[in-house]
Amino acid sequence: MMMEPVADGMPEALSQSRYHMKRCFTKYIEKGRRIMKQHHLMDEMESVIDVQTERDRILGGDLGYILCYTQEALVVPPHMAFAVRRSPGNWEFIKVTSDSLSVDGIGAADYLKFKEMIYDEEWAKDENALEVDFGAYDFSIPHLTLSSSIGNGVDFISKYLSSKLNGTPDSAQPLVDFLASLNYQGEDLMINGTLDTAPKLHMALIVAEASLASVSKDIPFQDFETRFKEWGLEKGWGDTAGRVKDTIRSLSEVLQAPDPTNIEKFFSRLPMVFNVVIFSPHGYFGQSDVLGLPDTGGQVVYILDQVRALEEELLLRIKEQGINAKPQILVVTRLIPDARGTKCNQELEPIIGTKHSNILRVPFRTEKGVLRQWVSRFDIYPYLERFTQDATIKILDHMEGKPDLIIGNYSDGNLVASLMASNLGITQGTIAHALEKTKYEDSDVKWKELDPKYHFSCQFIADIIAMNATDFIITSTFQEIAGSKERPGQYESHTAFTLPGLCRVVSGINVFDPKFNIAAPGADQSVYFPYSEKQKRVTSFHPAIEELLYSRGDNDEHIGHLADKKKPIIFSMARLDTVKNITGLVEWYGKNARLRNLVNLVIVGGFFDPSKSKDREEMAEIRKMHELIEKYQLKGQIRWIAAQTDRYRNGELYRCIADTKGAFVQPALYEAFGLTVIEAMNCGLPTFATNQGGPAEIIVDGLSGFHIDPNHGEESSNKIADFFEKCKVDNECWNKISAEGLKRINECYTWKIYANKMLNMGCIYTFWRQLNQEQKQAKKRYIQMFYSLQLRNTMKTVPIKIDEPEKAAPKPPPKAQSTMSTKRTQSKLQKLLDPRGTK
Ligand code: UDP
Ligand code: LCN
Repeated sequence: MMMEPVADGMPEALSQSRYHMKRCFTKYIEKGRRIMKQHHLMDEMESVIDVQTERDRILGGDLGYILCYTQEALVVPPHMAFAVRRSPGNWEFIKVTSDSLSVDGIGAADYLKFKEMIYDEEWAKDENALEVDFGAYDFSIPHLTLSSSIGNGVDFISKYLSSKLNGTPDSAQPLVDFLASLNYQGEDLMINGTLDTAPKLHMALIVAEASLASVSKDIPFQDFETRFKEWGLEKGWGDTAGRVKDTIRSLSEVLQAPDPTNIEKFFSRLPMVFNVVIFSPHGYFGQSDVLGLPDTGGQVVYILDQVRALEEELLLRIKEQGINAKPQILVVTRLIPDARGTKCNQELEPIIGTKHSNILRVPFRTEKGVLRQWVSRFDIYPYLERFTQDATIKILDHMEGKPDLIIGNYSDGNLVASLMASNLGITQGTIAHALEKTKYEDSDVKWKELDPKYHFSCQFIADIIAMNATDFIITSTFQEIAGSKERPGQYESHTAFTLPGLCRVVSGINVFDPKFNIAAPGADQSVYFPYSEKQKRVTSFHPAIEELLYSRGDNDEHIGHLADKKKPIIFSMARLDTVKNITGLVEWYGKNARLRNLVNLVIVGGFFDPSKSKDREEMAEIRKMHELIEKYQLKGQIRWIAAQTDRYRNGELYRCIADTKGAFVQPALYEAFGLTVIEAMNCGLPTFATNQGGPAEIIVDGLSGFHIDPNHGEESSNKIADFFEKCKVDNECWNKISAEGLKRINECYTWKIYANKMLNMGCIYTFWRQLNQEQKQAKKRYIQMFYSLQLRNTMKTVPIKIDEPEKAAPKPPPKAQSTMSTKRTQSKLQKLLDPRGTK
């Protein structure tokens, strides 16, 4: 195996078979400028070298090794440039001259220029084209080095801090200053101003610990609070003597001889996060009647479950810290006056299952007034800046102060979070849910072609701004960051890319940055629980579900029917987006007679009249569904049910499918995470899910479910058929997969694990940003300039939506309820908005 850089090993590799290589490169370049993917390189090599033994020899040598790690090659005769990725996150670029077969290592910028030559030669040759290099600001930040550590940012930072805080007073001073800054509504927490050096703090801890030596562990903090105050120690150490002692002990260890475990533990104990803002502007954000509407899917489910878990964890921590504080979580979204029967026109809505959390909705405004109707997530950019300003005022008013943490969701929410966090100087986290870039092949270089539909010129720039502005990034899987051995990750695809004519991003994001953390979501286990928990089953839904699945006759809720009720059901549920590939599944089923014999097919998604859709992709998918049902004569074997919004009933639906000994199938062309996959597994339903994206990591193939390849329909439908054939002869086969699926969920995918991780991030990254203030400030100025000079202008190119009169006119839409009063004076708000304001 070649260990040296590819540029050094390639000349030797090419010379091993110079004659064939010359012919091969001649073939590659004869079609002129183009991008070649790995399979193109292989196919064309096979067509040139027609002797099998010769081909095997070449592929078994160094060249085969290089090609096997080549992600793409660019042909710009007489040169070819190769992007080689030997492990996640590690890229090498090389240039080969086809006639002489000479090889040179090149940098990302030169590689991108090659790519631009294919699409926009003038831009490629412009010496003053805009190059964006975020990496230039990161030289002082330590980075991970091992691919396998990617996504364990908190771990890495704890280790790094343990070497930085090396037991000397000077090294501990930033920590002392940080502790001194902690407060709740102006009241000091942990320590007060008298303990302003590490030795003083250390001494106070020794005295305090000694004073508790003989105190029983259940004695409340209040009983010794006065004594502690005299020594400079404030509330926050714990609610009981036992907890206080434990927290003191871990800080003492950190001051004396720091180790990562104590650092992580100590930070997780700190009372720092009380008020959290979560931005999610696009789609219909609501608690009922919204799922399945355009742009409204798993993100909404994720956030609502996340809020419940976070609030629970916050309340627990606050209690254990011995503080009398009330946490607040505010999910901030867009208010849509024409709310299509949802509550998206209400300004404030308490979140069910919480005590202190609300949804706050703020309308999109333009100079023409408030925008009344839904707007696609791709067209949302011109409204975001004003939305941020309006939302900031409402949030500060509602919370009566600044939040401690701002979390963004998806590109639009992450941009808004970045603007607000930067303006107020607050710790920020981002969650992408699904970065669009990898969903469309070569979407960066082809941006001009795609922009009228998707406005990627805004989205990709907004994404890299948010990735660089944020203090930490939460991802659901490793593959979301750095992909797999074969395929780059969603974040990784932003390492270096180009938008010819706009900017060349030579360093967008580094997946080895310690800001990345994997915290996988869960599914609400009070809704999605195993089919076998008979006493919990919601039998009241059974008549409705029986009707939904088996009644004869088409109506607004279902079409098609299942003639043979004894067959197991394969089930899928998703928004009718192209990428969800529901029509792909229908086609696989239609074509596979064996599968059709074994099982029925039930689909939940969209609705049946394409003319009622406002979403381009949804319309096309609805039409295709009808065509496929017709083409393969599926009536009698398929039930197509319109989008379902009642999650309690959906939970029971998954379980009823399990009762038929069926399976869930998630056939997406690409799925960032896939909440339906873990919902189905929570219900004990064996699951077949796409190997493209999150599900590849959620499921261990053949053990806790199965992977299917959306690009190989026949193979996938046969894999499903094989399983059901096996189950026919061996009952245990189904039970085993069902049980292993549940085991996997309980080990890795629960909200409790998530909430704990996320709050730890909130604490440790607040300290981290303080430690790296100077770098952070320099980068912030660069980001601000990029935003003002580039993104702001690009966002202006997206047309402002004009409300359709027939929808706005008929009946006066429900008036947006204003449940908030203005609690603050303008001058107080102004003070909070002061950009120099610090926490
Ligand atoms: N969902 C639903 N009704 C539908 C379609 C989907 O309730 O008709 C729910 C589904 O149960 C899941 C979420 O919407 O909770 C979809 O999340 P997922 O991560 O699978 O996909 P996304 O839509 O976010 O891409
Ligand atoms: C968006 C998606 O596309 C899904 O893959 C995720 O499961 C969902 O968000 C929640 O993060």
